[in-house]
Amino acid sequence: FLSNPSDLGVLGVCFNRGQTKKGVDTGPQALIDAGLLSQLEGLGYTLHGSASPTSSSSIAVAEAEAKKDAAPPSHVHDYRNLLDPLEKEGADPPHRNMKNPVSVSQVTAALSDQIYAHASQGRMVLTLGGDHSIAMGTVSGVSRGIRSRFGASTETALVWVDAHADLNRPEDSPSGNVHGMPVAFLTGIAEETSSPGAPFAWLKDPSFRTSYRKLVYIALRDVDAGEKMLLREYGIKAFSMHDIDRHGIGKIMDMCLAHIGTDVPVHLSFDVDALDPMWAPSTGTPVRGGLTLREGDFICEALHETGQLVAVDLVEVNPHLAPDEMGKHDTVTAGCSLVRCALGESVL
Ligand code: 6HN
Ligand code: MN
Ligand code: MN
Ligand code: MN
Repeated sequence: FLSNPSDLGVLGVCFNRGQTKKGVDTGPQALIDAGLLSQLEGLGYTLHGSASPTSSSSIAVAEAEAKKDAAPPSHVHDYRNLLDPLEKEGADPPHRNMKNPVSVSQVTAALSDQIYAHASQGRMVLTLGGDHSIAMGTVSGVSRGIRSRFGASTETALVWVDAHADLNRPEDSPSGNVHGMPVAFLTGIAEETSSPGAPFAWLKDPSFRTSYRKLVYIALRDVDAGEKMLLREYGIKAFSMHDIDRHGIGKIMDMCLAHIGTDVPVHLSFDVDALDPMWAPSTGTPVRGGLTLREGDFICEALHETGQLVAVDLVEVNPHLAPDEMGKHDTVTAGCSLVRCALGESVL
C-alpha cells in the first residue's frame, strides 16, 4: 500500500486541548530530543515535514501568508495560528458536553489535511502527540489518502492500542474530554453533528470515515459504561488485558490480523497508556495492569511484519506528569521503542 516504503511523513502535534492536563503538548519535542528522528533515519527512512496549515480567521491567514516563504516544512507544529483567536476566556465554550470543541475541531481538521498530503503520495505517516483527540485528524487524513489512491471502497483498518476505548459519544462522556471520543466520531457512532459549522461537522464526509468493522482494540482495561454498551451493540473486535493474559500477546495478534484480513491497509494508533505505568508513568490517564513494554513492542512488530501498515500515531506522552526524572525518561524511551518497532527496527 506504500508507493515508497522508505518515505516517512512526520508530524509532531503539540496539542493538549482534548483533555485538561498541561504538558502533553510537549510530548513530541521530548520524543525528538530523545533522538527518535535520527533513530528513524538510522533505519533507512527519509523524513518529510509538513507546511503549517492556514487558519480560517482572516487575520491569521494574512499573517500566515506573509510568513509563508519564510517557513519551510517542519516536523513539529503548535497550531498557534488556529488556537490564538480562541485564547480569550469564554471563546471556546462547551458544546454537547465537549470541552474546547472548536479548538479540537479546527486543529484536527487542519491536521487531517496535513496527513492527507503525505498519505495521498503513498508515504508512511508518523504522528507524535499530543493528546489522543488528534487521531480525528490522523485517521481521517489517512483514510482519505488511501481512498484517493485505491478508490472510495478501500477502507483502512484501525488498530487502537489503549487502556481506554476512546469511544464515548459526547453526551455519554463522564469527563467531556474529547480525547475520550475520537473513535465515536471517526466511525460515525457519535450522533451526527448536522449544522455545517458545528464542531466536527467536517468529519461527516464518508471518505474521512473508518468502518467499526475494521476496528480492533488491544489492551483495554478502563472502559466506561456507555462505551461497553457500544462495543457490544456494534460487535466491535476488542482484546482486553484479560484476553491478553489468557491467550498471550502472540495469539492475540494472530486473531487481530485474522479479523483485519491481508488485503487492507492498517493504521496503528498507540496510546502510551496502553503500557503499564511501570513502563510509562508519564501520561495523563494511567491505569494499572497494562502491557509490558515488550508486549507493546511485539504488537508494533507484528503489524510491521504484515507490510500493511500505512500510518502510526504515538500519543499521550506527557513529560510534565512524571513522578520523577526517571519516570519521564522511561516513558519517552518506551515511546521511541514502540515507534521504532512499528517501523521495522526488529527485522533482522
Ligand atoms: N485517552 N474514558 C475516559 C474519558 O474521559 O472519556 C478516559 C479517556 C482517556 C482518553 O487516554 O486517550
Ligand atoms: Mn488511554
Ligand atoms: Mn475511567
Ligand atoms: Mn487514548
